[in-house]
Amino acid sequence: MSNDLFICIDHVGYAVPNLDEAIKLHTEVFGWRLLHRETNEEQGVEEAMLGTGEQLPENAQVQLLAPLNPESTIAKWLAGNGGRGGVQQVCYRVADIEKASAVLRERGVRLLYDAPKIGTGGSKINFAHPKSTGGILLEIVQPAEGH
Ligand code: V0V
Repeated sequence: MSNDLFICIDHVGYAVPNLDEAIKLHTEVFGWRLLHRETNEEQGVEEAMLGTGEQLPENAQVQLLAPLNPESTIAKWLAGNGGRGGVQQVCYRVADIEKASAVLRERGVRLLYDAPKIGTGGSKINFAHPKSTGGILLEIVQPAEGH
């Protein structure tokens, strides 16, 4: 195994006001395939993952994130963007989120959670605050076994 901190870009996350409309745009116009859809109550999101028909593990996905309620971070992001959608986050994949988190903390990156939380498909996730990444909300993800 390599010693790199990150494996690849796992996904780019777009905040969207309406999930069904966004799925329609990204599948019918852009030709992506809907790979997965779920609701994450803790994160306050309804989300969809999009990719290709032969989605290889190293191929990045597109993540569509719609707010589940007005308190959702996505609702706040959309409000701050005049109600329009846009890129809310970039997510890097890691092999071991505990190890990667320790390295990032050691290097002065401000992670939002003390311990990873559950993300898409049972993955483990954490976020680095935009103030410590040069302005990007950076997510790190350790996919669940078999994903
Ligand atoms: C806020 N800021 C951003 C930003 N959100 N900058 C870049 N990208 C974003 N998405 C900037 C904002 O313009 C302010 O800059 C500053 O950060 C405000 O920071 P704050 O007051 O500490 O916090 P809030 O209330 O604006 O919230 C920002 C954070 C929040 C990042 C703390 O969005 C958060 O907790 N995000 C992590 C959880 C999340 O995003 N969940 C939804 C996806 P100025 O004006 O001060 O310069 S869930 C998901 O991805 C899943 C389930 C998955 O992938 O599996």
